[in-house]
Amino acid sequence: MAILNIIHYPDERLHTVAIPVVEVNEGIRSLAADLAETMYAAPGIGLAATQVNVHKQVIVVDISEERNCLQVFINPQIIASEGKTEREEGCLSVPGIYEKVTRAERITVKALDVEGELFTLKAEGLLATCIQHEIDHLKGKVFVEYLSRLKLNRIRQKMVKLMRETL
Ligand code: GNR
Ligand code: NI
Repeated sequence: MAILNIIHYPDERLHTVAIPVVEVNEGIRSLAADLAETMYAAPGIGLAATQVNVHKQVIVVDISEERNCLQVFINPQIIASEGKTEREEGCLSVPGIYEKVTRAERITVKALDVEGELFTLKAEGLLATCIQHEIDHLKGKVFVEYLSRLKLNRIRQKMVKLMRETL
């Protein structure tokens, strides 16, 4: 297991579209374990492979208080969604920025687990928000891109300044 380096907005690699996993093998299980370790260390409630510059469709999520309910989704697909809800979001790739985003309130997601078995899950509330946020990463989309141009430009400038300061 290893803690991986998380890339930060506006790094253009965050806009890479992840490719589906063809075979769930030891390499993929190892990637999922590293993503989980990186998410817990951060700490965060979700992480997509895109954020560690691996462009395969793998995400991990754990919204539990105790940090012991890891969920791994390989090739996740939202097959149904209903309702709208607004929630404040943050992202490990955009540290220090918290903004409200409107997303579907309830989703049904289809994915493979670490054994390569297909499963479907109905999610609502924070879990639904988090899964949508992670699936967006796999599509090359970062949550700040839902905000106005004005807010996005301010965030971009803030991030660039932060990067310069930490160099
Ligand atoms: O840790 C995280 N918290 C969070 C809060 C509200 C909505 C989404 C998230 S996901 C984020 C971790 C992350 O960047 N995942 O990609
Ligand atoms: Ni994120």
